[in-house]
Amino acid sequence: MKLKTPFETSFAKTVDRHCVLVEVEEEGGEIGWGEIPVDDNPYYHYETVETSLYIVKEFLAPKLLEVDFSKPADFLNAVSKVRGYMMAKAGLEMALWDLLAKIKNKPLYALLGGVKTKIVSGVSIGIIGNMNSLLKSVSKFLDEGYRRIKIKIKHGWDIEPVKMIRKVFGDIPLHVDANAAYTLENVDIFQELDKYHLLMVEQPLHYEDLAEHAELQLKIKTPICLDESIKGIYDAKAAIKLGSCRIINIKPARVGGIEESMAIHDYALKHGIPVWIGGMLETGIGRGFQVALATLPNIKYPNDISASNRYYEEDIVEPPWTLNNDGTITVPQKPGIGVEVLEEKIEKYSKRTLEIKVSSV
Ligand code: OSB
Ligand code: MG
Repeated sequence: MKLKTPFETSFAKTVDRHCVLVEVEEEGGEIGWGEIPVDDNPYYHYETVETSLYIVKEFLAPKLLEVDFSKPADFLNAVSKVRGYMMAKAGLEMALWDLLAKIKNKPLYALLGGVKTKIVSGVSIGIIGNMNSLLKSVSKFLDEGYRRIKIKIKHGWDIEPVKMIRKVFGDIPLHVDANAAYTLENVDIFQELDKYHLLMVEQPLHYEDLAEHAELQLKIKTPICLDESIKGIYDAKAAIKLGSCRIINIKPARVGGIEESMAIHDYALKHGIPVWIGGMLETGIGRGFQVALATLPNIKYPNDISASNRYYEEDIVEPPWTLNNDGTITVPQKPGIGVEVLEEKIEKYSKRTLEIKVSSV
């Protein structure tokens, strides 16, 4: 799906989004949808369209029969022999959750114990190398109601844009995301950023380096929020114990789905670490799972869950996700993810389809 505007980060520039959608069908019964928000390249995350199709077909789908459909939470356990590939796993697991919620005729968020009927939206702005265009973009999103602005930073595009945004827009909720572009040698840049009272600095250092994040956190006042480094509950535990972060961005796809997201949410709550739900430019399908998780009690910051029209000319769900004037998204009360998946739109954008039949015979 073509993005309305290219999305540039410190690691890549995305023009079109390629991803894998998962449809699970109970024989003759309900359908559940999931999304594997991979890309063609392994630049944000090592999984790609090709690797996820392969892993799903060869190792994950064949395990579906061993899973009790009334307990999608068991899916990760059933595929625990497969190391990694959390996004591929998440796509199947989420489809099972959507299916279960539909069978039970309940909205997904209610099944998860969510407590909110509206969730708060922020917007993530890619690297726009031109200051005027950046300021225009910030102004437009604030006018639309978004409750927090996050900008992507990289070397040569970090302090200046923050300084300008503060100058023009004052004390708005603002944070930066470095996508692992810096090292501990750049501590002065983060100390300088301390002066601008950002809500957080997201993933400043290498995605494997919890130790150096802990060291950086001791040297700066702004809370560090980890994204890429948190690949599951074990990383969350280590990061919290080491003091590598004070906030966690939970991306349901990155950590292996709903169950793992909730485990991280609960562990963080117990340890006084606030969390929020991140995204990867998901289609309206993946967005449904982000919205459901964003209703949990320990979500303490605006989420990277924007309206469909922030990303795409047209979404593949009906109704598309829309932003209320107060910068929230209303949690749908219909069964499952709560939006209808438009099969004709999916056909329009699909490059190929892979059908896997799992049977006990
Ligand atoms: O680092 O949070 C990130 C998009 C793709 C990959 C990584 C990230 C992002 C975003 C966009 O920041 C979040 C969204 O609105 O979906
Ligand atoms: Mg991020």
